[in-house]
Amino acid sequence: MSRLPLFAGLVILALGTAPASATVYDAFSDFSIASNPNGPWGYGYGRPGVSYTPMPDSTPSFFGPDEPGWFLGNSPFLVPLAIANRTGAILTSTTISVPANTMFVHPGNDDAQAAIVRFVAPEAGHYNYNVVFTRVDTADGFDTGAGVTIYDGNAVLFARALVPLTYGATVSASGSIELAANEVLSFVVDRNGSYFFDSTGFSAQITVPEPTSFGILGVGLFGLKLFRRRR
Ligand SMILES: [Ca+2]
Repeated sequence: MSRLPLFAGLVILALGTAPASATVYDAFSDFSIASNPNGPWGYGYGRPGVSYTPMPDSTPSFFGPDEPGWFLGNSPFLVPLAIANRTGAILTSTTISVPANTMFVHPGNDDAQAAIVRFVAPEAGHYNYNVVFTRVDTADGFDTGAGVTIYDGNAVLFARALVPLTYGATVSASGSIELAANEVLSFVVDRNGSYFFDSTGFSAQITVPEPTSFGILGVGLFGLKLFRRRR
């Protein structure tokens, strides 16, 4: 029995899973107040897994210039909100301290007002996601912290409390997922009890491998199948 056909098949498989280029959706780089939704991204609030409402109000300068954001204007402190720090420096306001080139969100004062950033798959395919939630409030140890959840449609994909309650604490999630066209990934920050000191940095890169890689992968699988038949 020759091992060469299997070896050749595995080489093709390896090539197939290492695409030469890919489409990358980046929550911070793509952030815009031009529209909501904004391409595949949406900025809203709701009861996680149950309801979703786009944030209705926007500004190019939330606390100051180069701080574009979406928010709920008819609520105290204008939360829930989603803001991109484009100042090139640390954004500070009371106990909030957001690193340069970082997006952050804050839930509202209601379990039905969790901050929700959505990604709606532009097309069916295999997506890789790499997400980091970061505590960007310096009131260490105060209050209840925030909860972070990722939903695929209405199903929980990932859920954690953002602890410890120290500035810069992170919760990360990464993985691969098959999405149908218009299938929704929701990245949720909830108040986890009290909504005080819940400012949370949100970083997300969602990568779609080039379709050609699936063609090569298909050839690899076909090769393996042929080999198995010939055994
Ligand atoms: Ca909280």
